[in-house]
Amino acid sequence: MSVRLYTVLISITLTLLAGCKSDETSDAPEGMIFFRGGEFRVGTEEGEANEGPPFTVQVKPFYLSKHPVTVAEFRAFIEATGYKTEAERFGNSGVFNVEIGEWYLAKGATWEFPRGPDQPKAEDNHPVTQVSWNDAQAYCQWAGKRLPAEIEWEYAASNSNSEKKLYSWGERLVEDGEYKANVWQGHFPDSVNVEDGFLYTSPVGHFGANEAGLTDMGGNVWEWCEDTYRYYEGNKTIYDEDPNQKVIRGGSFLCDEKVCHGYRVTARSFNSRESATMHMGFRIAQDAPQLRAGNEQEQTN
Ligand SMILES: [Ca+2]
Ligand SMILES: [Ca+2]
Repeated sequence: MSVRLYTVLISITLTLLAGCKSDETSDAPEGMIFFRGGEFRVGTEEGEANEGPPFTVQVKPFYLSKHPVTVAEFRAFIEATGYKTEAERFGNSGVFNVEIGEWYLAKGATWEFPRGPDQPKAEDNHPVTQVSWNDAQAYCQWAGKRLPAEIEWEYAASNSNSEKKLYSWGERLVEDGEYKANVWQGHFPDSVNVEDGFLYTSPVGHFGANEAGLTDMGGNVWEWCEDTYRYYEGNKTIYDEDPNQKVIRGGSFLCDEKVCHGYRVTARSFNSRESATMHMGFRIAQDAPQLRAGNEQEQTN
């Protein structure tokens, strides 16, 4: 029997064993979670000025990576392509000095050495940082993916539910004495006490998954989205839209509830497309096929 035939037979057998559920969800790309899409209410009236007014959209089916792209995953891209990140080409990148409480451009800070070459190397299972929006686009192109749209990000963070909880995992940062995300404890930027165990990034998945199965949606690193930053329709804020300013979502290890609280599901921020910092990364998305009629009930994730 040829190897190819053998593989096909195995695949048919597995399909039968799976109760003939050979629908789209079983085809989710590795490391990605299927979101069926549908009607969703974006934003809130109870957040910062840029989080409202809320509006309703039809989200199309998509896949989203379970966790932000890791240092190891990004290294595979660099090794395959020889790509140089913008931080590498500029020769410096954004680092926050927690001792003096200030941002500065650190010479030689890169995705491999996010706080500079004299500081520890980035660990493989941590989210990659020091990547610009442009770098994230290059990675996506190589991987055959794309960045999530901002509304997809919020839909996924909200577990596909318009009745949103404050955070992706629930209503409280600490549940049963355990932190649910890597954020800042103390008073940013003057004091920090690292109660959650991490002063900088944490391994992806360390704080568990939301109901949809995604990790790190709140805290750890801000995540680039596809969109240009703008105010929602009907928002009265005067803002001169700049196509170079791209949305980031989800907050980071530098977010203090009392100062930015960026790890709420509706929180929004932005940065310029060529900027890289030690607290911004990205996760990847992909279009998913439309569900076949009558197949709704079989979709579990
Ligand atoms: Ca922390
Ligand atoms: Ca995050």
